[in-house]
Amino acid sequence: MKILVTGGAGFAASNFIRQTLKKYPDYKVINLDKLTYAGNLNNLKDIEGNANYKFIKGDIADKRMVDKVMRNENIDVIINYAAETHVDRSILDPDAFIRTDVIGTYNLLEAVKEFKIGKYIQISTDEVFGSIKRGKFKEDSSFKPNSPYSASKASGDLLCRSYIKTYDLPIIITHSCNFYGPYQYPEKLIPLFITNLIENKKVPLYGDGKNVREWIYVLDHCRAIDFLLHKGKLGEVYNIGSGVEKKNIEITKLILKELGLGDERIKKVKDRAGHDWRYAVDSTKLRKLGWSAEYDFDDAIRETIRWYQNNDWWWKPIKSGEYLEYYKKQYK
Ligand code: NAD
Ligand code: TDX
Repeated sequence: MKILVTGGAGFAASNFIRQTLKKYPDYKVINLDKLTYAGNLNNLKDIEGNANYKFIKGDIADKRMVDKVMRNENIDVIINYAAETHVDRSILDPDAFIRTDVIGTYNLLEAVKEFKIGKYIQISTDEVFGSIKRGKFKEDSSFKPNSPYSASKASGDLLCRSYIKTYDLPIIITHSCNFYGPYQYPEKLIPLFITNLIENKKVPLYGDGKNVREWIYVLDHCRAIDFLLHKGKLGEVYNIGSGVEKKNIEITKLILKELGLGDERIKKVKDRAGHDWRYAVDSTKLRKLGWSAEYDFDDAIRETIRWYQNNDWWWKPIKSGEYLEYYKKQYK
């Protein structure tokens, strides 16, 4: 099988590529990535010499680029991980989100149609459903996105839906809860807080810290995508969840405790605009098909903390340059 993974130099997709090449020695993976601030070839340093892996620098919002890859590479499956992904950046500057998450998705869907691709998996998020006080989002819950990020992802997902209904294309749409684990860009809650604490800085907790997220270890998400790649029903939508819900303050205290630090390291900062209160997905449909999350949260978060402690070669160079410009804007 020859898989085109878009956004393969990012957090989740690089973990997926590593897992896939290890598990299936006869599969080939093409990684098409624009290398934005979040794309980092260091995420794949250990596999860059693998004969079944090829990196192509390119933008999914550039139709000619996408068509060129499709013409040259004889792709069987596309997994679309590429996106602008950070809610706070979408609040400061939504432009790239519309380009990549909407136009980029559209270009890939056109390629699925034109080049008769066997399967397309859209990697999406629970954030498209908006915030929920009680209960869990189901696959057919209505979209109520509250940030330019989630609105751009929802738009891409709606295009996918329309290409299933109108053109009968072999598409699967996934909505996952929050990921955490190795190689996550240190702008997101968990890697930002771990690396700030290692650097003797404080951690900026938004509002009262009581917002709730459901958390899945990135390798469990990779397992879910692998499962859907082989057993998912075309034309279907699947939620991916772990059932593990945590308030931000709980996550913060857990990281502090693990690093032997106290609450004085928490800096309460202004709340995020339009901050969603809680996300939680009902993943019964995927579990009934035979997948379930395997990693224990307490073990996996400890493992994650250890990974950032042992791999400052990876995150220290990131926390400079453009990153600092962003933080000046974000916490001005
Ligand atoms: P990330 O921000 O770490 O990486 C995104 C990657 O996409 C980068 O390598 C970047 O260079 C690439 N990219 C961006 N624009 C591109 C373009 N126009 N063309 C080609 N490549 C481009 O992302 P992540 O956090 O690993 O998220 C991956 C996917 O999973 C996204 O689609 C995101 O919406 C979805 N998702 C993420 C989470 C989460 O908690 N991180 C949860 C649910 C869903
Ligand atoms: O500095 C911070 N302080 C803070 O309190 C940051 C960066 C976040 N937070 C809070 C905001 C959220 O309630 O922590 C929670 C998690 O924030 P993020 O890590 O930014 O994730 P979230 O907004 O939940 O979105 C994430 O999950 C869904 C990903 O970034 C998305 O790409 C994914 O679709």
